[in-house]
Amino acid sequence: MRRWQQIAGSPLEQDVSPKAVFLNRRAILTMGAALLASCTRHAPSEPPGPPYPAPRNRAFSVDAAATPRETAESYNNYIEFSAQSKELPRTRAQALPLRPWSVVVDGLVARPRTFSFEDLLRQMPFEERVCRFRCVEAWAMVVPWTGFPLAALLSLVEPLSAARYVSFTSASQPDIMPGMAVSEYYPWPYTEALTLAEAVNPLAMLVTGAYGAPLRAQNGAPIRLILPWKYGFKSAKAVVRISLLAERPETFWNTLQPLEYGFFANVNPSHPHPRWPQHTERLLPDFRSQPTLPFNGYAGAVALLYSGKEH
Ligand SMILES: Nc1nc2c(c(=O)[nH]1)N[C@H]1C(S)=C(S)[C@@H](COP(=O)(O)O)O[C@H]1N2
Ligand SMILES: [Mo]
Repeated sequence: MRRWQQIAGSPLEQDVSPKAVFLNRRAILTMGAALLASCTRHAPSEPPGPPYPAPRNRAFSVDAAATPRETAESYNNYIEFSAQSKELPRTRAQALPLRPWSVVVDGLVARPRTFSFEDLLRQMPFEERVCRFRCVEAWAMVVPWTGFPLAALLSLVEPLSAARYVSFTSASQPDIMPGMAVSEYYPWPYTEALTLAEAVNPLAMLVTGAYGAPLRAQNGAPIRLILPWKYGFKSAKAVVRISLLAERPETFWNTLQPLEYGFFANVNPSHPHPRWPQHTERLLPDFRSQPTLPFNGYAGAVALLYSGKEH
């Protein structure tokens, strides 16, 4: 682990400064106040309407043409449904029941809660963001996602001061997920994690839609993470649990292959990967080669998280 972090130049988690955490706690509180104001959008008894199309947040949108919807919905990584194929998740993931759905938010929080999908539709501040997305396999796309800042959800459960990490668990339904049987020794379920400071960065988003419509099952419906400055594997699909923790948890890819999948996994063109070139990427749908940018082009929004440190 230590060696990988040196190779990767990833910061050790202690390097995330207490000041950054403090500032982010303030961000959580501010976000909470904003949310209270927006909560009156729907009465609790009222069935929530679909949040599409949501207003576009231009401050967090890139000025690039979106990848054709057809491409983003047919070229997927979803190892629970296929360990190999980019095409099979599109058909196989349709077996996943998307309703009812709930997300448990627990651990080191003052108010642990289970949110039904409808609770989230009612309470969260939905917006659209056109984001660059970069897989560690060196393919890239641009997607208009609809969702809300992860910080908005975290503010509702009130993280305790001992919370340092946030973990995400994907749905695990072996009976309908053939990939889980093929790779039975993998550390299922699929899990990912962030430091709390990363999780409350406004770029970190929970997403329920894309292209102005509900997310497709193969893209991680009904709700997934989107972390545009990190390699795609950090953006867990079909999230069922979010836990606040004191210690850094084990995560799926990092447990399997720590030398290939660092914990931080910030997009970094100058850090070589054993299998894929990281200084360039192939942009879908035609796989045109283009340079990869530090933090996938989001350095301005996230570099402070890693300030003064290599990443
Ligand atoms: N649960 C789960 N989440 C996942 C994956 C997965 O296999 N299972 N693959 C990850 C990887 S490697 C990538 S690149 C993106 C792909 O998202 P997309 O298919 O919507 O493009 O999802 C990420 N989230
Ligand atoms: Mo990926």
